[in-house]
Amino acid sequence: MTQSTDAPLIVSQEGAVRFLTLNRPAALNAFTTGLLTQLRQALDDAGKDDSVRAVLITGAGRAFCAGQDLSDPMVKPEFGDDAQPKDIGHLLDNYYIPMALQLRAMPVPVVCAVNGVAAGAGASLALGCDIVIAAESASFIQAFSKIGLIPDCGGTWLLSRLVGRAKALQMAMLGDKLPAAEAVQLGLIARCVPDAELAATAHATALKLATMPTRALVETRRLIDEAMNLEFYDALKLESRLQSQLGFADDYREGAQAFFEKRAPKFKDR
Ligand code: T3D
Repeated sequence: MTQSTDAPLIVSQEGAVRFLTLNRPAALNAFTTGLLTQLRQALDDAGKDDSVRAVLITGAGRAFCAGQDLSDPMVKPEFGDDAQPKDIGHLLDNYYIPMALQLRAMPVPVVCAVNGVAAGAGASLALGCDIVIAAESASFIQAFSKIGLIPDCGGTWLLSRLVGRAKALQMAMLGDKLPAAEAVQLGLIARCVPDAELAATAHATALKLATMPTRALVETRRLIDEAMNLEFYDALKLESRLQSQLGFADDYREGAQAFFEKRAPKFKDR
């Protein structure tokens, strides 16, 4: 997979791990419609490619992603007497919402390596991934309130579920920088590691996931997400239905057989 190094998104692969690197470092990897389009295409490609068993998203340079590129003509407010208001909802409906839905429904696990600041929709992108690992120097900023907007791209849904109402409101209203270590303490992200260890730790995590039973991992994500909105009995029944399907799959046979044969399983289902 060869690509121009000035592309807004760099796509590469090592083994069964597809790397997606946001690559607009001069603008802290802020989202343009071009980057959003490429990211959606890359997620789609990864989902359809049987050689991919895990995706790893990160950013180039000192930031992960500063959210929407505020200089994009689609959103940059006009100034002066004849200024025409911009419909930001159009951008959300056509770019951000499809991306957030796609991420949540990826047929393989998605790891996020947050290498620096994740602000606005950049934070939402990170928090929408399955396992989020950040460098110690990284931080999370709900930047929206500072420019008169609300958390979007799933921000309100994610924040309230991850850290609860009190902390979600504190982060969203004040828009202060939350260092990665505190993000772990709050339960916002899974792990924080020294900067020099981020790439290797995230890669090892994605590699490990890539050896695991993909369908079981993806259904686990679905159950964890849906359980929040289900009565206990309904969650039990959904578990039972999905477990029944997985019980018929080759990966379960392989996992059990490997257990009895005291060897590492070779999972193949996707
Ligand atoms: O219309 C809509 O907005 C709809 C969609 C909304 C979703 C959203 O994501 S809204 C939130 C948008 N994001 C922000 O408001 C964050 C803006 N950026 C910042 O607050 C700061 O840059 C950071 C806290 C993220 C980092 O600060 P710092 O001091 O480390 O870096 P910096 O000097 O501010 O930025 C470095 C460069 O990146 C700078 O360019 P320059 O001066 O070197 O040419 C800066 O303009 C550029 N940059 C940073 N963020 C953005 C950006 N350029 C365009 N859009 C950005 N979001």
